Amino acid sequence: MSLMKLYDLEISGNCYKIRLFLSLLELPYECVPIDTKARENKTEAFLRLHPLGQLPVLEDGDHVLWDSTSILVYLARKYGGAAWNPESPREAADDARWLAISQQGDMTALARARAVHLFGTPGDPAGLQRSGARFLEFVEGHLRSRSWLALERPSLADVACYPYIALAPDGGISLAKYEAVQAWLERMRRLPGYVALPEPTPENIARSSGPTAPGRAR
Ligand SMILES: N[C@@H](CCC(=O)N[C@@H](CS)C(=O)NCC(=O)O)C(=O)O
Repeated sequence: MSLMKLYDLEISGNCYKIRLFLSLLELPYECVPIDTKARENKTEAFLRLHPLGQLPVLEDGDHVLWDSTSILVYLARKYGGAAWNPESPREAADDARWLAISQQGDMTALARARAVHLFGTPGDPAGLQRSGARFLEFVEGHLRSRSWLALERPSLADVACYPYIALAPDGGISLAKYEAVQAWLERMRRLPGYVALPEPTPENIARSSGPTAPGRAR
């Protein structure tokens, strides 16, 4: 059987989600680094893999998947076993709620504040930091009475939300006052197979164009 292939952008939180989950599941894979500054994600060959020209993309045999949430669900279903693939309607729904939250509203303000800081992406840093802090307040309240975001155990919800919360300081948003969030981040870091977050090194920043502006997918 051929190795799975991850088309990857090291600095990206969405790509990191997949690297983290592949490692938690102990799945070997080949990493194909893509330089978005050089627009390697907008070539005809790449657009055949992902019509919007974004990362991450995962190839499993002849099956091509894109969008980090979609890839997480696929990996959990195919390789994750019962722990990562809740059978009960209630657990599946609770997990899905956080997958949706990980891609919307104030949560994405954390990622956008980071993009403004790291890549100079246009945006209102103060407004994004306010939205990001509002989201962290909400997560802090949620985690005061529980260990994991959705279930009694780590689930896709935690994997999907972890990166941009943990990386909030890259966007100038301190995590210092969110004690329950910090305890949860520590629990994530102690999971067997955990891999380190992307570092904002000059090399990693130089290989990233930052997010595409709305309406300019190509
Ligand atoms: N919702 C998508 C977002 C994908 C996305 O925005 N990827 C960024 C990296 S985090 C990217 O490819 N940016 C380069 C571009 O859009 O040209 C996912 O979760 O996969």
